[in-house]
Amino acid sequence: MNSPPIGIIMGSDSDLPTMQDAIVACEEFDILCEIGIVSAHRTPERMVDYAQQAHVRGLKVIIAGAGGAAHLPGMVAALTPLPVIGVPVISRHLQGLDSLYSIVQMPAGIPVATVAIGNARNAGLLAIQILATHDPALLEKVQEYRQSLAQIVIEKQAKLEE
Ligand code: RP5
Repeated sequence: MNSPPIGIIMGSDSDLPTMQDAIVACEEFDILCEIGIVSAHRTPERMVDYAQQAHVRGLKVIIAGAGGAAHLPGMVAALTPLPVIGVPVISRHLQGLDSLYSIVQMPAGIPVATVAIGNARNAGLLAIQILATHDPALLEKVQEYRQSLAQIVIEKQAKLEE
């Protein structure tokens, strides 16, 4: 039981520039995360092992990013009782629509919470919000973050009115 609460996995190191935004979100909220390359197609046994051991090791939420025939989030969700957040990575040929459709259309019973194409930041924030349901201090930080977003809008409006 010595894992950080959030596991961030991706199908290839080529997904890392996208998934970096989830890592940054965790850093901003001082939440530890582990990062791994786990390919559903190239390392299927590793994927099975990772998913089956995740809750045993103490992980609470898994963020899984993949592009193209993006089976990683769905297969991991099928193998773990933990919540899985899927990140469709922008692909070379279909601009990530293939990734999105591969991740979002899960059958009833095996959910993957899918964020917008390329939006790993939202995946990180959603994972943090899941943790915050059992952590009042973290919940407070989430609310402060929301207030900072509102403040940005208010400042932009004020500039428009100058
Ligand atoms: C997927 O294939 C990965 O998630 C990645 O988005 C895509 C391409 O992988 P590479 O050929 O760049 O390693 O499995």
